[in-house]
Amino acid sequence: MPYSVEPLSPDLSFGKIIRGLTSSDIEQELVREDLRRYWVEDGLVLFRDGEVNEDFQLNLSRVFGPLEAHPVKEIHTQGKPELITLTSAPDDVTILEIDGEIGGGFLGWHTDLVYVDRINHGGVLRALQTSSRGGITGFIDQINCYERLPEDLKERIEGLDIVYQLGPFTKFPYMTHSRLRIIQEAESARGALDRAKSEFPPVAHPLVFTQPETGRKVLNLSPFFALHIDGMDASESDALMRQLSDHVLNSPAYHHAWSLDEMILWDNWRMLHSVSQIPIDETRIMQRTTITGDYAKGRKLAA
Ligand SMILES: O=C(O)CCC(=O)C(=O)O
Ligand SMILES: [Fe+2]
Repeated sequence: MPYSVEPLSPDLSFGKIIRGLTSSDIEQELVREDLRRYWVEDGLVLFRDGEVNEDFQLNLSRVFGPLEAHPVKEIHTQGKPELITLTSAPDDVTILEIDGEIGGGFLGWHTDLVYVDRINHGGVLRALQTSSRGGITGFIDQINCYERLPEDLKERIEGLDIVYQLGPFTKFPYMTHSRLRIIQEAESARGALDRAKSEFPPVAHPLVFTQPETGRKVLNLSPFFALHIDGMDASESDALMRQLSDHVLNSPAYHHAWSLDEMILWDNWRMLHSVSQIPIDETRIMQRTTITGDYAKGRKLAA
């Protein structure tokens, strides 16, 4: 059976669903070219009803570029530095109260690795264990976000940079519209956060980036990890950041409830993602690859 390709949703500006893809398909250069085109043109691909296992996840990821080891070593999968394991479990979970509801495993809207100068180009994500509720991965298209901006705002943000840094959720005022309180920080998160100051100095990335293959502009704003506009007066920066993050957080999103026989690939230079919280007595395990790339627009700032 050949694999099939269809749009993710008639209501969304991004995404394809590919059904039935297998190892023998991705050995063919024509198939690999098609997959790379969907990645860049559609931003997200949901793989269903095909091969799903760790080797295939790694080999599929390599269609899009070499893989790299994630700079946060706490999440490396033992013996497989190219694969990270993201676990929320009762004995290792960041617990938050979000709008009055207590849960674990939340992640605000973000671009992966936006807190370093070289942002990876993408990843392939797979669920190893799902929760009974929550654990929904959301995706927002930043090309669509840019297109929907008023023209005067498009002009105003051209040439501006945002400063980003790794840090705890409460450091990032633009991450969510929800009321958020940290109840407990996961053991595994604490190590990276403790080293954040020395190992992860602040970086700057342009607020607008042009996708080289298509010429489309991307609103390059990751609400999680974003601090302020580089070089701008604090109150002016706050007002602009508020306006832009409100726009992003109110954008159309795809919300994916996982089953174990699926994988999602995304273009991390374009798609934001987030994770909703799960019950704190449950375990959710995800694994992701990190596809290398450098859009060469990030820069390290003095610590
Ligand atoms: O756990 C998820 O669904 C996504 C986690 C995430 O942010 C990532 O894989 O980059
Ligand atoms: Fe992520």
